[in-house]
Amino acid sequence: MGKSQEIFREGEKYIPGGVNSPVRAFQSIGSTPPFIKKGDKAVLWDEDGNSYIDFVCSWGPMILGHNHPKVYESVVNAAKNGLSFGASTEVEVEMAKLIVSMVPSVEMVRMVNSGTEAVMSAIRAARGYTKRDKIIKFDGCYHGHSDGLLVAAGSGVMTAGVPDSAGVPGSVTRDTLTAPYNHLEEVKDHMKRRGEEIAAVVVEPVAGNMGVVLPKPGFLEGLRKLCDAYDAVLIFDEVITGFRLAPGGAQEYFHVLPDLTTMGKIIGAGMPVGAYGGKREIMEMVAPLGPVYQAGTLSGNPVAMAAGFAQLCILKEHPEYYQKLNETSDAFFQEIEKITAQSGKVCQVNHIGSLGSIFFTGEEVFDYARAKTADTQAFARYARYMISHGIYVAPSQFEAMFLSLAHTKEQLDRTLCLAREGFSSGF
Ligand code: KE4
Repeated sequence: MGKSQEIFREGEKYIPGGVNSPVRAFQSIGSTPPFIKKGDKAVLWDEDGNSYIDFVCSWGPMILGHNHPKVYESVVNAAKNGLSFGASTEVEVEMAKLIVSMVPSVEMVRMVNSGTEAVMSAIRAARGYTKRDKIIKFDGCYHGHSDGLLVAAGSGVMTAGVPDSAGVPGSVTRDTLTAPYNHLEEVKDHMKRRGEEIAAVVVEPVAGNMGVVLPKPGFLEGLRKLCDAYDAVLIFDEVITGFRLAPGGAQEYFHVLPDLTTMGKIIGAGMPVGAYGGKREIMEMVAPLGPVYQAGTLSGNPVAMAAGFAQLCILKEHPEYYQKLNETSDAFFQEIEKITAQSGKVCQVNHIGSLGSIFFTGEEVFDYARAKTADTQAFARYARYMISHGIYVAPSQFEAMFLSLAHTKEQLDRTLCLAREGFSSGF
């Protein structure tokens, strides 16, 4: 038994499932996880000394790669002054100004500690602002694990959300309505019937949690129009897309402005950071300025701010990085498409910028119902093959691949070569 497996077995005695987040257990690909010892640039090393080209990138934060010298130096310098004070620091103001300068619709922003907290808080602000209770979310979109958002796909329009997790009371999810992603008509029906009750529509502008699913032309624009027509708050959950598709995220990429934006991942450069922000009139509802309460011991933590601030400064100062990353990623995923097609395997490759997914289905994947047609066993064989050959892909059909500016041509070529071998060998 290797060291990772030993540590995993030991961990299972003290941590539920041996992991601090379910996807890390590798259950959906029928394997056990490598325990990572180190990351540098686009490479990870596990406790057994195996190296991997990393396409998880900590689920998105590491757009500059692991251990970026400027990020590292910022963290060390901040840490020398103390880790946390429970009092405000200048870097929090600098961070807020930087985010406002980068994200088109954000006029005011509040830092929190995770994407979950960001979305939970944004929804509370929207409810406080509109004095309405209902929200609309989309099947297959994940917005963190707050009770009201752990909602199974409704069976169609007007289905009050059904809890997707034990321990979530139906009373909490009854205000969560669901609709299929990319299906504007179902949202229109919700609005026609209950528009005056709907506080917000929350959406991943590019879905990354059912695998990568792109918005159909007009979908985001249609949500904008419907929210305007019914005075509902449009919330873009940009925890994945923020600062990734463009400096200003998906809202810059698609030219559709939400009222609130939730952020995470890249904003912390690997440290625990989330944020929500948007229209001043909504954000001014938030305590201590307004009646919507939200707080956090470590919100705006100076060491975490130092990491995120360093990364965002680099991204803002080098807008050309996005063209490079998006062009490199586009070419990579187009090669993956060719490889799957030449292998005769029935696959769909959805990708946009440095995000992509291989679905093992013949169906075009534009919503959760289609995503669920994927052969998860085939995906598991693919993932086990790639990981065993040193390519660290997401251990779930319903996650994204992430590329970074640290991935070299040689590493991408090696990945494509192994994918070609794997797909043709019929893993
Ligand atoms: P966190 O609470 O995990 O920081 O963020 C929740 C969240 C919110 N919104 C979107 C669009 C997200 O993708 C996430 C979290 N993403 C997953 C990966 N799909 C985190 C990985 C995990 O759960 O371990």
